Amino acid sequence: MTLSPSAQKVQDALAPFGLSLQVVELPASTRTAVEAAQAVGCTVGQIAKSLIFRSQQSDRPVLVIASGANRVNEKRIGELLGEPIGKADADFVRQRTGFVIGGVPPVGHLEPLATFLDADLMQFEEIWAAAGTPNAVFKLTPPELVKITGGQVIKII
Ligand code: 5CA
Repeated sequence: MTLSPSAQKVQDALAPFGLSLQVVELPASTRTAVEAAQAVGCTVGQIAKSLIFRSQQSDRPVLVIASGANRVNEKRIGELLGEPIGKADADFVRQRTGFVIGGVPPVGHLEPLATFLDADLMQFEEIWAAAGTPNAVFKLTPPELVKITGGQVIKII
């Protein structure tokens, strides 16, 4: 199956891990966690949403991968990071990660990102993450998410 360039970029970034993770592009929108859950037929909690924040001092993108229904406690992340974080706007996300909001994946960004993973994701057998476009996702296990991101598992809420 031919993937769009952004989805292929994610598929290529996954390849070195040798985990046989397969990016799929769906006819339905997977732009939000709710839409993604509907499109693949899982619970919203099983959607690993990749949220980009902006570190306030070093002006770097920070990746927080949260369980679909959770809201990130920015103060907690700031404390762990060692500097406050704030919201990132759409331009910052696109320019610094190479992906648009609604399709930001856990891997394949323009630069390595400080990454935090929601401990709530670890309870699931399988989870789904965005894969570069608002129609592309891939299925993985929580240990695979830890492996491909090298992220720190924390309580994010
Ligand atoms: N593909 C889906 C499921 S994996 C997805 O990417 N969902 S998401 O929740 O990770 O991405 C949407 C997120 O982008 C929202 O939760 C919100 O935090 C953020 N967002 C949406 N619109 C904006 C905006 N205008 N500016 C900054 N962030 C935004």
